[in-house]
Amino acid sequence: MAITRRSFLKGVAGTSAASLIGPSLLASASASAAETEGTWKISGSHWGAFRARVWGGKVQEIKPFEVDKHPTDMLNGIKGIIYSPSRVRYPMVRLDWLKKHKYAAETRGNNRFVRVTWDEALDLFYRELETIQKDYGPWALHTGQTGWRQTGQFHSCTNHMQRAMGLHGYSVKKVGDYSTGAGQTILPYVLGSTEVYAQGTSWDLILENSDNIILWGNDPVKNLQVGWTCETHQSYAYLEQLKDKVANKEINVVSVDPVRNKTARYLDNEQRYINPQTDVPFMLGVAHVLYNENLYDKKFIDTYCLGFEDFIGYVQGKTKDNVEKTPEWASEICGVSPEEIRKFARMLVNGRTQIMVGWSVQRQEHGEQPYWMCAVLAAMIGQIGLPGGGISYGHHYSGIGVPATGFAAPGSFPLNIDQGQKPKYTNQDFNGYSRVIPVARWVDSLLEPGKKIKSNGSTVTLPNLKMMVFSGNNPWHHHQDRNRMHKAFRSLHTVVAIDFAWTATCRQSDIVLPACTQYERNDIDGYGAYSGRGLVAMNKLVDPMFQSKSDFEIMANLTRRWGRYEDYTRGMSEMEWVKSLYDGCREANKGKFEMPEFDEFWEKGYLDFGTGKSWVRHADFREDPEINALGTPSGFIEITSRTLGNMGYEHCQEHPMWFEKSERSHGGPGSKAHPYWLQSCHPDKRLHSQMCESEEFRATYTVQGREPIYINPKDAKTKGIKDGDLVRVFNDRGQLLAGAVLTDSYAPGVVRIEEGAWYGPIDNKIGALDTYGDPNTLTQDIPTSELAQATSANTCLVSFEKFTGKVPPVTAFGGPIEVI
Ligand SMILES: Nc1nc2c(c(=O)[nH]1)N[C@H]1C(S)=C(S)[C@@H](COP(=O)(O)OP(=O)(O)OC[C@H]3O[C@@H](n4cnc5c(=O)[nH]c(N)nc54)[C@H](O)[C@@H]3O)O[C@H]1N2
Ligand SMILES: Nc1nc2c(c(=O)[nH]1)N[C@H]1C(S)=C(S)[C@@H](COP(=O)(O)OP(=O)(O)OC[C@H]3O[C@@H](n4cnc5c(=O)[nH]c(N)nc54)[C@H](O)[C@@H]3O)O[C@H]1N2
Ligand SMILES: [Mo]
Repeated sequence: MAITRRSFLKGVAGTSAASLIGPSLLASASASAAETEGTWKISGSHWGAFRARVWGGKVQEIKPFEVDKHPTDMLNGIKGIIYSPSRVRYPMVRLDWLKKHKYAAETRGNNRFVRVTWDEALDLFYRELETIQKDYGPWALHTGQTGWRQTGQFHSCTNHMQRAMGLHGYSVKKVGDYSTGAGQTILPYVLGSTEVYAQGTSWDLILENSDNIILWGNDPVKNLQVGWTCETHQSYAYLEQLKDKVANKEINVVSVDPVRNKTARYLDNEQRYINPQTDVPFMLGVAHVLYNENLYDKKFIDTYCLGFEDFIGYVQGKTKDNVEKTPEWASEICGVSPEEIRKFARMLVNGRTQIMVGWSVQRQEHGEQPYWMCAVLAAMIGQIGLPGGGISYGHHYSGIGVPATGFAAPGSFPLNIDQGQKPKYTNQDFNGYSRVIPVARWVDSLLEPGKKIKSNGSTVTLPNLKMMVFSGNNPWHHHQDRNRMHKAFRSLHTVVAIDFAWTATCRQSDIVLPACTQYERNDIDGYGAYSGRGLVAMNKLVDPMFQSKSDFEIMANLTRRWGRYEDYTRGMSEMEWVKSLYDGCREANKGKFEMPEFDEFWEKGYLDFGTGKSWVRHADFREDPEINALGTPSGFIEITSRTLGNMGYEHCQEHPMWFEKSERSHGGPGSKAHPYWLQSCHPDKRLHSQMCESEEFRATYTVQGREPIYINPKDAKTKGIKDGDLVRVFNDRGQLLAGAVLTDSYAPGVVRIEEGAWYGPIDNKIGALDTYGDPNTLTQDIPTSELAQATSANTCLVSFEKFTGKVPPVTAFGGPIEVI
């Protein structure tokens, strides 16, 4: 190892964003001489590349990869994942399910399990697949749920599960995702592409050209710590420069957010507090000012957009509700004074303005509308396609905006069966049910099979599911309204979970298979999901713990049961696959970037493609809207969409509109019963539910062993709550315990519990008190609208009080109750 731990730490301490995303723990782990033996191995992860010191068959120490100048604190959670008391140790089968085999639905979730051998477990899994295909049909099996499986192109576990299932028979799949369900559905009608996962204008051009940057419900400093593939954290170098420019008044950054979030605190930028879920009224008020003060770009609207007049009719109060969307009207709802709304509008057109929208604002009821409306504002400003101007929906995600090298990354293990292969059961009769359903509507399927719902211009018939298989996702964290899904889950005959952590999903399953972690297998990954910075060798650090196996091995062994092992593996081993993915990438880059032979790469552990080229989103469209037409029906930006209008939906009409929410704080519906808005944003020190099982790391943020709830001190005072107190948070859907953290960063009436907190009910009853603090105990399971049918997690009101009862132990962690 060229770089010593000490010199690395010195390097880290010198960089401000690094200290912000926090090496606090890195510095505290003392490295005595005796603790320096072993071998250093490189690997990658969602939270970045790192080197691990392995000694005595154990990971002793983790340090960031030298190329990563802004490593995240989360690297300190890795060891705790591998050595978590919540590891799935053995193949386990739920006792009552096994004994009674009438599915024993009523005791599902009681966490009583029997240890079985791998062969027994896989035989049972196979038996259940056979039952489904023989007694029911492909409509009764759902294998489509996806999630944030660990990184690594070969071991991508969802692909393994789906390929294996695909060799057996057909099953129900999903469309969309929890992240951007509303955004990715509405934006193709407006801007011609989903936008959310598109490369954005490069940060260097933004730093050079922008006068204003609007962070609209957007917290990049928090959210860029993780990436979909191995994260490089290059974005933080730009954020450091932005901080300087804010301090020097060269760029005016405004956060529009009910919370002074981590980014705003880091950049020390202007804060525009806004009432939760009221971005659309605020934006309509701004549009009213831009129009009536004649500040908008008429030429841009005429040249590049369609349907402005219809929309302005709505703003002027001439159509629909016949209410003029004046700043005064907006102010009543969004809580921003009319004068501030006017100032904000004038600022937008004073110089070059880049709007960067986060994803949380579309994870709420009618989440399509703020996304559409923000595009309309950007069109009125008229800078779409200019460097440092326009709109982006992803600068907080996976390094979007870091210039891309354009070199190919390795492909992944195939999710689909190979061409020419057929499943054992070829029956594709879905019995009138839909074979693909919107991702967040599967609980609806369990509760109301056969129900017809509207969905993005078509009709979906919810299937009558009997069996679900989960791999690389944790529905008992990611789905909304725990108690509703608890009831729904009981209608399933068989649930299979494949995981390395004993999550609430495992607890609610019938067959649980122990996968190994990424630290226990070899793999390859792209470095930088969008920047294409290079490749990382993901070295196996230690042997699989207990009886865990890689997803590849698990699924390959399963397919043996119907004679498809060779078809599944193509006769290749783990390292042969890793090499073949590398070779495929090498081939793809031939003539552009000469990659070394696999062995040389593997030995070095890292390949650097260098830095990328700067780029402006939508520049080609701006240059020539005829030749480079957008993917919308007209080819233009559709401020009014005839296609959407023709769908005839109530909550997504022909242009963006304000729809009142079913629950809204600050005087809105439901706020008398439960006055506080609960936002369940993405965790600062986890990736969803991942790493929650990492005990020491979790202890760095918990309060009395519970998940924090962030509360404004004034709100806390009215309830006699002090910092560090236990709080019972509740509404008509559920209740949980959390630990109070009082902070002025949250506006009065706003509380946050981060998503991904493990669910640990006090007992297995519907409505039970959750002892750790999973916010989805409280959220609503309602669609955004008939269009996207996406999750609305952030439309949620709660009450809270100081908890004074006997304090129950946390039940979320530690694995199953093993019954011999
Ligand atoms: N209230 C609320 N809820 C939300 C959100 C919100 O903002 N608020 N956000 C939503 C969003 S955007 C998302 S993306 C989802 C995330 O939802 P998920 O993707 O389901 O969340 P994760 O916690 O990442 O779950 C991944 C699971 O896969 C397991 N796993 C990881 N790697 C492997 C592997 O290699 N093999 C196997 N077999 N298992 C593996 C992990 O241990 C973990 O249990 O949550 C959604 N839920
Ligand atoms: N550390 C970390 N980073 C992550 C993840 C993680 O789990 N951990 N998950 C990744 C994934 S899968 C996703 S989908 C993204 C999520 O990315 P986002 O959905 O953008 O992230 P959030 O943290 O939920 O919310 C961002 C900001 O929106 C604000 N906000 C919420 N509601 C409103 C509103 O009604 N109006 C306004 N104006 N602002 C609002 C919040 O206060 C917060 O500051 O993050 C990715 N990055
Ligand atoms: Mo997400």
